[in-house]
Amino acid sequence: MQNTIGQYQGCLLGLALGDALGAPYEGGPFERFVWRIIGKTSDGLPRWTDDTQMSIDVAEILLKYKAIDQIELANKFAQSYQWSRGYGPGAVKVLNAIKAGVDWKSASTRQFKNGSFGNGAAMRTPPVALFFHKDINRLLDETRKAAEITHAHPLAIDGAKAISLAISSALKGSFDDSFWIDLNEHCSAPIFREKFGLIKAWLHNGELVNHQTIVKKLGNGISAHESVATAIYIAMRFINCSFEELIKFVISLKGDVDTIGAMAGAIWGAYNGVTNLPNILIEQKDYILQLASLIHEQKP
Ligand code: F2R
Ligand code: MG
Ligand code: MG
Repeated sequence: MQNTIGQYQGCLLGLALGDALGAPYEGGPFERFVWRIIGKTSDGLPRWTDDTQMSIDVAEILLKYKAIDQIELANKFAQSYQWSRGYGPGAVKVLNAIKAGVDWKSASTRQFKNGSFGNGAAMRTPPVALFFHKDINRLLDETRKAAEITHAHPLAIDGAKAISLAISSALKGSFDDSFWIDLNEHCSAPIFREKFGLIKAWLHNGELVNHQTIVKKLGNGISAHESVATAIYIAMRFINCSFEELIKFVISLKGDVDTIGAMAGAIWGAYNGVTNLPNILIEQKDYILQLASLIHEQKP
């Protein structure tokens, strides 16, 4: 199975399922309480959050312009924003500023001087990976362009590149040596190098690291460097297990469950394909599958 439409659909649906199934467990007691009230559509289907909404925005822009048009994507992010999707606090401010007419470059450093290092860029990169995985230079460049609109910080951009590279390898059906070399070369912040070194060693030794060690060494938080390596590790550790087992494990780690679920789910789905995902109805499932099919058809 190499780059089939089922892998594309698996990637985007895996993302949305990881997000929707993880969302009830994200954050602290307050966030969980709120999600109990707003976490279902009017038809009773599980809703997804900002992770999936922003990925849909990226997919729609790619399909329209065949590249990341940053002004158009910034405007789309701002237009799609809804408080009930649980966006990150910094992202809300950036998107409101863009909506009020501030250009995205100025808006992106308003909240944090060097830009946000949240995981909001990494969580929405899967459509970029589906579109550009055949050309690594283009993949990395378009990933940066999609990230920096709201996440100018180098750690956020490294995190997005790492998820793009992981999906690219998943589509090939192999996480070989070149994957680890690319990660080290293109996501070179020391904190990422250190974490990628750890997960490579754990996976190669077949070490089934416990929850406490994963949270302590890799993280389960809302920043890119506290969640991206975690998601890649879980996706690879569970790559030959069921999606249900993967999600159960992500939930058990607590913290940023929807986003670790979305990123790990996208990698797992790109590798295993849509037919191996559980047949669960979620919000706009058909539209998500349709976007994946269109990307498969229209990618360069
Ligand atoms: N917002 C949520 N979940 C509700 C809160 C969860 C809970 N409190 C928890 O901590 O687990 N989820 C959604 O937000 C995440 C994506 O966030 P994004 O788009 O990256 O937002 P933001 O605000 O830009 O960054 C997140 C936070 O990271 C810290 N931070 C970022 N850059 C910083 C910098 N340069 N200096 C200092 N701090 C920085 C801030 O605390 C930001 O608010 C996903 O989980 C999504 O599901
Ligand atoms: Mg979310
Ligand atoms: Mg989250």
